[in-house]
Amino acid sequence: IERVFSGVQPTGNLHLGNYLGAIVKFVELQRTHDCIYCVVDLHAITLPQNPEDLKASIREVTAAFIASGVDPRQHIVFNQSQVSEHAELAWVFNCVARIGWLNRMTQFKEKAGKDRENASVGLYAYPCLMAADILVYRATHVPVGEDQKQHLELARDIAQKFNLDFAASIAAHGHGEGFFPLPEPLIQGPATRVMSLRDGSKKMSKSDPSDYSRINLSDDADTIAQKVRKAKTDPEALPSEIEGLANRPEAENLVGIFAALNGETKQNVLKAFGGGNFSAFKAALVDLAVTKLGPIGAEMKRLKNDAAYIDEVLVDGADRARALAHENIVAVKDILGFVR
Ligand code: AQP
Repeated sequence: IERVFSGVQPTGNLHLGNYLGAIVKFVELQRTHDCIYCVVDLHAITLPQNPEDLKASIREVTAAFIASGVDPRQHIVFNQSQVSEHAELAWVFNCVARIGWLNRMTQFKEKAGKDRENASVGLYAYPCLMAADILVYRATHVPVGEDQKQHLELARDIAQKFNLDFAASIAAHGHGEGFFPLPEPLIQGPATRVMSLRDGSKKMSKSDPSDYSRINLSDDADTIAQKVRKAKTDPEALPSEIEGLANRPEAENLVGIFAALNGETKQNVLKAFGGGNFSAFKAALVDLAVTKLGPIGAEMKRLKNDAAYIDEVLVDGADRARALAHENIVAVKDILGFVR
């Protein structure tokens, strides 16, 4: 069986990058795979969080999944902290991964900033927890944005090293070749790395201090329109061929966003808008973004007033996730030689 796992951090300001890079794929994959979608609250606390805000964010991400079309009955939606097997396997992986591997992680360097000595140990070990999130379900496919590629490669390295280090015990316990699959990243489509609307060299991010850098899933139509109109562009007309987007990061970003929202290729977008100026293209992009995101924002708002339903989804999802994770963690403990 092919099983999908992915997660989103409840750290506020869910944006178009999270949506196009990850959540849209979550919805598509439901048709062909068993899917597990997680609100990764244990990851969130690698940086300081206010407990009340965290609680609201966990419910907001859950609402965003559901409002976007994730079906929490057919598939599994839950928050990470409620299935302790994630943290248990993460410890095992802390002992499998090498310090040299983690030292190469660029996200740690970016998020820790200059004062690295003061970063939390959790921020450093984040990729081991992420590997555990995926592998505690022995998931095979992981839809993520481009920025998570390096962490996914690390997860594969950890799975492979575990399988090799414990090969004899894995075989003795009847698991054949290897216990963990090597999970494959699914990074596809025209918007795997959505950039800031203010600066085409920076990724769109929750933590950017400028709200004009991103379109939030909770933005209303007027706000979306304003942000798109103010988005940075260059003075040239849009090219008719994809090659013409080279070295024009802002133009390429907006074309990619349009293509992803409309489920088409960048080339197709350029066929329609190439040769024209940005104002006509931006007007069409506003219409498209409002049409696609408006209903999601409205449904998120409605679900915000129904915390009881959201919490019920999370409890039910955690129960089902735990049952799957538990079986695997028991097998891992046997493989490691822990006495029951
Ligand atoms: N700009 C982006 N373009 C495409 N995909 C993106 N993702 C995030 N930003 C973009 C994808 O969204 C999923 C969830 O991300 P996350 O919440 O786990 O954490 P993040 O990558 O740290 O998100 P941000 O917005 O970038 O937060 P900050 O500001 O804290 O750094 C992932 O699949 C991610 O790839």
